[in-house]
Amino acid sequence: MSIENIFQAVIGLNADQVVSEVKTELAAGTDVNAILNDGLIKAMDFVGERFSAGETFVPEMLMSAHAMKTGVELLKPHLTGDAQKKVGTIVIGTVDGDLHDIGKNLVCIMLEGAGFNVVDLGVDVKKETFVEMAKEHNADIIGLSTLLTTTMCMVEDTIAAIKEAGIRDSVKILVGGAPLSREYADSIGADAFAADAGSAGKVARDLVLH
Ligand code: B1M
Repeated sequence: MSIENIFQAVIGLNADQVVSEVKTELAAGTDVNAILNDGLIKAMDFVGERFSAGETFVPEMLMSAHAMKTGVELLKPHLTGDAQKKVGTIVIGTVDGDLHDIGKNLVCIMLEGAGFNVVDLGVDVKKETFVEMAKEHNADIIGLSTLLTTTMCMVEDTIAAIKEAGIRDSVKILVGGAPLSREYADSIGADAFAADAGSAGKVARDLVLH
């Protein structure tokens, strides 16, 4: 039942307890994949669901993410083969003209928690840079964030650039940010929309696994 303790320590925002529980499990020879998937990642999924439901807030989510990352650091030397295999690579950024990154950074944390290799391009990212970096990192997903109604058009422009570059069939496109909606995402040809960081991990995993 100690994997349950790890789960509880992450949702309880207690990094010190995560450290001691993970060390105990490693010493007991518990499967590293089980500690990672059923303890740490499952806890971040739970935190994400609570955040989406408005039952927990940004500071708590950051503290849980810190607790989770502390546990992952301890596991890293023990992660081999399948355990180290990432779900996929996502190249993500805030579109050209937009400097908002607080929400995008939270999304990155949740994507890492969901098992992705995250390549964060930052803010004010030109469409050509998204294309270039997606090619360079062999991205499974391109993530586009925007907070301004005036830069929503850049999401559409970036999708057009991805098509023009001939890589549209090899990447999925995930979009998000306060002014966007599922309907808008559909209308501009994105593959998925995530309303918040809490749901972004699951939406991204569904994109690559289904
Ligand atoms: Co700006 N700003 N801002 N701002 N700012 C807003 C967005 C605004 C709504 C404020 C307002 O007028 N009420 C307004 C936009 C209005 C509009 O377009 N309709 C606005 C404006 C106008 C501006 C400026 C133009 C102001 C000016 O200079 N006149 C200017 C623009 C600069 C630019 O970008 N070129 C500007 C500047 C700034 C600051 C630099 C001061 C600062 C940004 C600091 C930073 O990000 N490093 C700032 C801030 C902080 C805000 C508010 C107050 C907060 C945004 C935020 O961080 N929210 C915002 C008003 C508000 O929202 N109350 C506002 C918290 C964050 C956790 O939520 O970002 O929505 P959010 O992210 C969520 C989801 O949207 C989603 O998940 C996140 C986490 O749950 N999500 C994704 C986001 N990206 C995703 C990507 C995904 C999936 C989900 O997949 C890829």
